[in-house]
This record gives sequence, C-alpha cells and structure tokens, in this order.
Amino acid sequence: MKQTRITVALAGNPNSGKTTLFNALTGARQHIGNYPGVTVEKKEGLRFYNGFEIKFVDLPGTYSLTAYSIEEIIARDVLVAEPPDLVVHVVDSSNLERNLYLTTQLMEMNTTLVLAFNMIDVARRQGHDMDLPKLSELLGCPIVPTVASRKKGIDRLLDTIIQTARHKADRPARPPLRYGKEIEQQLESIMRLIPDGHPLAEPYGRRWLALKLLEQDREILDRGWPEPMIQAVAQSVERIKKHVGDEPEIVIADRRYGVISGACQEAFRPSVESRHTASDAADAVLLHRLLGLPIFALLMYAVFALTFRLGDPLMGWIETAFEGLATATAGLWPPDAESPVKSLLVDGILGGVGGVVVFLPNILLLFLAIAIIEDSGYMARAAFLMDRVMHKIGLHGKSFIPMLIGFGCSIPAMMGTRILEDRRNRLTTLMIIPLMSCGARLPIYALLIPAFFAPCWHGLMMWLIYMIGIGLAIVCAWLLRKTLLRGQTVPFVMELPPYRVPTLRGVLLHMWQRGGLYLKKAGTVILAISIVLWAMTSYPKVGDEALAGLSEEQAGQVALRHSIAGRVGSALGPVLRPMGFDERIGTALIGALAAKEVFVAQLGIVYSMGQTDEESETLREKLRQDYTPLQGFCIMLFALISAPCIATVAVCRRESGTWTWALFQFAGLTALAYGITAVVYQVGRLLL
Ligand code: BGO
Repeated sequence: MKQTRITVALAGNPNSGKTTLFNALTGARQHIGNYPGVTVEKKEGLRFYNGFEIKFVDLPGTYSLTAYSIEEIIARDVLVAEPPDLVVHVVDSSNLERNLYLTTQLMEMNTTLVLAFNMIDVARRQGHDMDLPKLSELLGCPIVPTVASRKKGIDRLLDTIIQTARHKADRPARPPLRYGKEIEQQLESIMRLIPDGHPLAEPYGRRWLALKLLEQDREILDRGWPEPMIQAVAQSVERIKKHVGDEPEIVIADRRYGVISGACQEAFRPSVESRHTASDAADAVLLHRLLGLPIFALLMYAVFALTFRLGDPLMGWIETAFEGLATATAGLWPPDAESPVKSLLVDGILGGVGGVVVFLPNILLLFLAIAIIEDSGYMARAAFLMDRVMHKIGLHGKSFIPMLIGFGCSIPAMMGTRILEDRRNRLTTLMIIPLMSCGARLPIYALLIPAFFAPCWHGLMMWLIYMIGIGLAIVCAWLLRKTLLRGQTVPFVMELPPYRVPTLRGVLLHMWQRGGLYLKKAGTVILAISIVLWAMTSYPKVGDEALAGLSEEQAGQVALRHSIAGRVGSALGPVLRPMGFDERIGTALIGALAAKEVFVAQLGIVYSMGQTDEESETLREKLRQDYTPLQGFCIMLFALISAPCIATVAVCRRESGTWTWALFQFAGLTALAYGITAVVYQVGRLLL
C-alpha cells in the first residue's frame, strides 16, 4: 500500500530560522505542549500536500547532539524513541561550517536527511558562492535552498521530503564518518564488548553507542554498563589521550569539523568581504582582550543605574496608588472601628502585595534592558567574555547572565538558568543565585546601615555586603562542582550570532512575558503569605482587660507577644542568641522568610511604630538603643546569606525539577547563614 503519511523531525541550530520554517510549513495547524517532565516546548504541526499528510515535529534548537543540555538529550531521544521517516536539518547557509556540525551528528545517528539551506538570501547577499549539487553529493543528502521568512522554497522542500521518504528503502547506505586510525581502533574494540541483544544496541546502533562511550557522554555512560565495560572504555580513553594528546571528545569533534571543512573546500567559497563584516568590526572592539571586560562592566553599571534611576519615580507612583487604595479601603469603616476584615484587607493584602508590586517598574526596566542586550546579540558576547573567569570556578560563561539578573530578583534569574546546557552547571548556578544580593534585601540594608554606621561608612558597608555575597557564591559554586555536582566543565560551543537591531515588538514582548511571570508567580505566593503573616501577627487576640491602662505602643507590644508570630519568635530566641539576635529580631525574621522586604515591615510592627518606611529615623533610633553595630551587621549578614524567599523555593523546585534541590538550597543556605553569622558575632564580641 502506498504510504501517505510522513513524519518529519525539524532539527537545527538556534537562530537558523527553524521556527520560521516550521510556521511556513505548517501554517495554523500546530499543537504546542511540553516534552514530558521538562520545561522544553514541544511543537507539532500538520501539512496536507499532494495527497500526503506530513507531520512535522519541531525538535529543540541545538548546536550538537552531545549530552550537554536537556535540549540535546531530548532531540536525540526523540530521534531514537519515535524515529521519524526523515529529518529536515535547517541550516543557516550564511554560517555554513558551524551549522553543518549538527549535520555530521545526525549522520552518525544514521537518519534519513534532507538539508534545508535556509537564509540563502543572506548567504547570497554576503557574496558566498555555493555549489549545492556538489555539496549534496559530498554529504550524501538532498539540499533545498529556502528563505523561510519570505516562504520561498517551501513547495520544493515539501516535494523533496516526499521523494526522499518514498525512496528511503532504495537509498544506498551512507558510509560512516571516519575518525582516524586511533579512534577507529578503539571504537572497534568497544563495539566488540557491547553484548549481543543489549537493550541500547538496538535503538542506537553499536557504532553510535561506542562513539558516545568514547566521548564520555554522561547520559550514555550512566546507563548501567557492567564494570568491565566501564574499565575498557576508560582504558580506550587513556590510550587515545596518550597517543593523540587530547581527549577523545576533542579529537572526534576535530574530525567532524575536518569532514565539514573538506566538503566546504570543494563546494563553498566564502566571500572575501564576509571575513570583514560589520559584526567583525564590532567584535574587534567589544570582544577586545583588554577593552572587552571594562566595556561590559560599564554597560552593566549603566543598566543598573538606569533601571533604578528611571524606576524610582515609577515606584513612588505605585506606592502612592497603593496608599490611596489602602486609605480608601479603610474609609469603608468608621475611623475607630476594629474590624478583622478591614485589617486583613489593608494591612495584610494591600500591605503585603503592594510591597512586592512596588518593585515591578525596576523589574520591567531590567528585563527591557536584558531583552535589548539579548536580541541585539551582545548577551552571547558577554557570556563569551566571562567564560574564562567562570571556568576557574567550574562554571560556564553563560552562568554569568542569570547571576547578573539575580541582583534584581532571584526568580527571573533562576528562570534564566534555562540558557545553560549542562545540567550540573545549571544546578550549580541555580544553587548560588540567592547569594547575589537581590533588590528585596535593599530595604533591610537601607534601614540598618544608617542606623549603626557613620555616613562615611555607608557606601563601604553596602559594597562589603554585596562583595560577601559574590565571594560566598564563588566558594559555594567551586565546592559544589568539586563534590555533589562534579563533572567536566563544558567547552564553549556557543555561536556568536550576528548583531541585529532589536525590534520594538520583540523586546516589549520579551519584557512583558517575564514581567508577567514575576507578577503571577510572586504575586500569588506573596498574596497567600501576606494573609498567613497577617493572621500570625494578629491572632490570637488579647482580651481587652489585659490591655486596660496601657499606652497604644505598649498595647501593640503585648498583642504581638501574644500572637503566633510573637510566640514563634520567643521560642526561636534561644536558637538565635548565638548570632546575637533576640526574640524581636526572630519575629521579624519569620516575615523575611516569606519575602526579604517584609523584614522591615515586621520590625516596624514589632516596635509598633505605625509606619515602616526604611527612612524612618525613629525606628533607627530605637534599633540603635537596643542593638550594637555588630548585631546590626549580623542581621544584614543573615538576611544576605539565609534561605531565599518562599517564592524562590517554589521556582527552584520547578527549575530543578525536584524538591530535593529546592530543599537542599533552603536548608543549606539557612545553615550557612546561621554558621557564618554566629561565628562573626562570637568572634566580633571577643574582639570589639
Ligand atoms: C528575527 N532569511 C532571512 N533573511 N531571515 C530569516 C530567514 C531567512 O530565510 N528565516 C528566518 N529568518 P527563528 P530559530 C529578527 O527574529 O525562526 C529570521 O531560533 C529580529 N529578532 O525572521 O526565530 C527570522 O527558531 C530582529 O528574525 O530562528 C528571525 O531557529 C531583527 O531569522 C531570525 C530582524 O529565526 C531567527 C529579525 C529580534
């Protein structure tokens, strides 16, 4: 019977135009979901063409098919578990050699391939001269030129897909890529050791399995091989290292590039000008060995300064709006009325949620700046610049991007770790992000530093706190990479995309998507926590007779001590004492657990100040009377290091995929904060 259904997987590097081509091929017939258990998008679409029903599965965009990223593992698992009839590899023809790397890996998996040479318009404009029939012959698969953004070449691609799928069985077997004598010998010996009928040999093929074992592919190595096999692979790896002087992985990658380079030598002539494009000129300055990092530091400073300078007036408006809303809500009751509903609405919900929504302008501005940096192509350069520094602590250059976002807020920063390909790298970055002092801790420093230190020390103290956070993050990352998350540092295989002028629509969309998530995730969690905190500080109530004759301030203190929060604070007192904290600080810290900025508000409640503004001199005066500068410093230290807010724990759980890491982070940071603060306090007491 004639086959009328064809399944096609679309593979390609990020930025190759794969999404645009997928849309051009499938139009509105698309289904978007997630790959099971991960946050990677799964897109499928249907196209009816010349009596054929063609199902397109859009694989995640990847540069290769190693096991460095979840996207790469998914892409190759799909190719193995649900083998498509053929794979269309979308190639950015203006960046041929880099893109063809993935082609070599698709060949290794023995897939039936069609190459869509997309962006052929750009390649031609740049003056590249390509002999496509020759290249097609050399690579052993059909090549169709396309301009996905203008829907050019789509019908020819569909015709080629149908032709190739129909004649798949007649296709002569493609000779495997050869990796040189040394590697081939070791491949042979590993292949011989793979037992007949091994469950992996069937779907993957022996040669591919042996290749991955030799490349030390973690995902394949961890599949429960018998010990002698692991030892044999280790010996082969050592032999190659001894003979060739490099890791097999590097030798194999070199060979793949060798194949590409050989094919390109014969069928591709890049234009002379292309070696000196505007992008290169910009890179000569922005990636300069000496100037690169200072330019980057200056740019980041400008982003932070602008974010806060432009954001502050907007914050003021939101604050005023919430105050107005609170006054209007309170006005629904007679002025002296004691109503739990009024208190819940005004102090609990509007106070709590308002405290978080107020940061929205800063967050949106920061995201706007990040979207512009990302869409223009500079973000990849920043990662490239930082790679050398980050490698020293076992991290990837790209880890620096989420860490940077962490100074604004840990939630988007944690979501930003999705750009990291290696899971160990991603988890390490996820774990240390809370040590980047986020914006929510600022009110605590802004309250305490002027309370305990002379004006000439203010800047230095702030700097010291931020530096302690960064220093601890570096130490923790290094330790994690040496212990729980041990593994090779991933080589930098990221392409530097061409610079582009970002579109207004694109950056606004990026900003809004991330800002909306912040509002939705943090907002809902904070709303719930605000209500709980309000209840904890308001109940159980004290009888009127117990408050008779007391001033308003004294009555507030008694009511608070009687409340759940007050009691928990008192119970925590002895535990907190080694750090120099008393039960009042303990009570305020319960709030900080929900969201760091709540600490200031809680401290205000503890002192019954009626107002909780960090500018409040009266509150600072009270603090100065009750605590020493050492205690003030210890509170900041604890706030800096201790477990992130509850919303961050939830996001960490989602991004790491398990509660184990979220709870490890929570417990680990709390313990670290406790240990360091207690040592600093005790040593400080002896010295001062
Ligand atoms: C922007 N030719 C040309 N010239 N451009 C193409 C072609 C083509 O054949 N195909 C796609 N593009 P994605 P991935 C953009 O987003 O499909 C363009 O990652 C911009 N963005 O329109 O997203 C396409 O799915 C700012 O362009 O790639 C898109 O593989 C200014 O290539 C880009 C101008 O396509 C990537 C364009 C901020």
